Amino acid sequence: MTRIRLGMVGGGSGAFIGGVHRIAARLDGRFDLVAGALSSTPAKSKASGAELGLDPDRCYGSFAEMAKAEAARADGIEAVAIVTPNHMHYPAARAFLAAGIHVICDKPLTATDEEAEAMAQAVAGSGALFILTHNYTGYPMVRQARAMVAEGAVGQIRVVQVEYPQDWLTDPVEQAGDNKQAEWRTDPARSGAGGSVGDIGTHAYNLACFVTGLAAESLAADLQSFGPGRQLDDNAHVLLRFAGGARGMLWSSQVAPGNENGLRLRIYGDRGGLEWAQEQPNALWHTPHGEPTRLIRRNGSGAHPAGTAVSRIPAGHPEGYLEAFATLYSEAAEAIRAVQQGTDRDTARGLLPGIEDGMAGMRFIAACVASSRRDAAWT
Ligand code: SOE
Repeated sequence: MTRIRLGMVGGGSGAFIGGVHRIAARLDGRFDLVAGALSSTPAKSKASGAELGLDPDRCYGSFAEMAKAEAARADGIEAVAIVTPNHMHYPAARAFLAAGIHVICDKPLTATDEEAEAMAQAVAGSGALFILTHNYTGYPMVRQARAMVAEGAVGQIRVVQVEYPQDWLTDPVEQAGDNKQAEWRTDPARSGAGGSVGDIGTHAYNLACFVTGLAAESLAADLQSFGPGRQLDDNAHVLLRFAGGARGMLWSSQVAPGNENGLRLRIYGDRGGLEWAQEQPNALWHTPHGEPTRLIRRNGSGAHPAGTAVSRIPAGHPEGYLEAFATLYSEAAEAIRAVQQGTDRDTARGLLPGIEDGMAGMRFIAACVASSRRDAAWT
C-alpha cells in the first residue's frame, strides 16, 4: 500500500495527544505526515512544523487555509488528524469533509450538541470517512473480549461495571502537572459540558458498548467538581440501564490519587464473567460460571483470532496504548484505500468508531449532565 498523505490540525510542540497520533500514524508505515496547522498562530505552527521536518510551505496558520491549499494541490493530503481542544473539532472537520478529505478526529465528538448535529450532517453530506479515535477499541484483548461476548462466553449479560479513574486533577488546576491539558479540559468553552464524564467517561461508555454490543437506554448520574472553582465535573458516578435489561455502573474520576489511567471493564452474564484492565492490557480474565478463573494472555494460550489479528509481537512482549492507537490508524489507512477504490464507506470502516459513536458519546454526556442537575434538587 502506498503511504497516505496526512495532515494534522493541532498537536504542536509538547502536546500529548498530537504526539500520540503522530507515532500511531507512523508505527505501521501507512501514513506520511506532510502538512499541518499545528498551533494557534502561523509562527508557532511553522516552528512546530520545522521540529517535525515538515515543508515550511505546508505549515499553515489555520485549518481553513490548510484545507483550501491542500485540496488545490495534486499531491494534497488525503486525510487529516484533528487533535485540537474539543471546540475546534467541528469547524475543522467541516472544512476537510467539505473538501473530500478523510477525517480522523479525537474524542469527544464536539463541545456542544449543536455542533454534534452539524457534524453528523457534514459527515452525511461528504463522501469522506469520519473516524473517531476511541483508541481503547484497538487493544487486542478488547477485540478478543468483544468476540468472546458475541460467541456467548458470558451468556446473557446482566451486569456491566466500567470505571475510569485518573488522578491528574486532584490538585487545583493551577497546580496540576500538565497545565495546558488541565487548562482547556476544565474550561466549558473549549471542552464542552462534560468534565471527566466527557474526557474519559465517553471512553468508558464507548468501551462498554463496544465489548458488550449493548447501548444504554436510560441513566442516572451524579456529577461533582471537587477542585475548588472548577466548573466541570472531575468525578462522576453513573447508573446505566441497557436495552435488553442489563444494568451497569460507570465511574469516571480525575481526582482519584493512585490512579493514572485506570480504565477497567467487568462484564457478568448468566454463564460467566470477563474482566479487562487498561494498565494490564495484555491480559483478559475469563471465569466460566462454576469454574476457576482463566488468565488469557495476548497471543498466548486461549488467545482468540480477533485479538491476534491486531497483535504485532509475540506474547510476553507488552503491547499497549501506542500500538492500540496504531491499530486504529492502520485500519483507517485500509478503509481510506478501500473507499478510494469504490467500497462503501460503512463497509470500509469495519470496527472503527465513527460518527454514530461520537453522537452516542454526546448523548451520554448530555444525559449525565441533565440527570445530575435534576437529581441534585431532591434535598
Ligand atoms: C486526559 O484525561 C486523557 O489524555 C484523555 O483525554 C485521553 O483520551 C485518555 O486516553 C488519557 O487521558
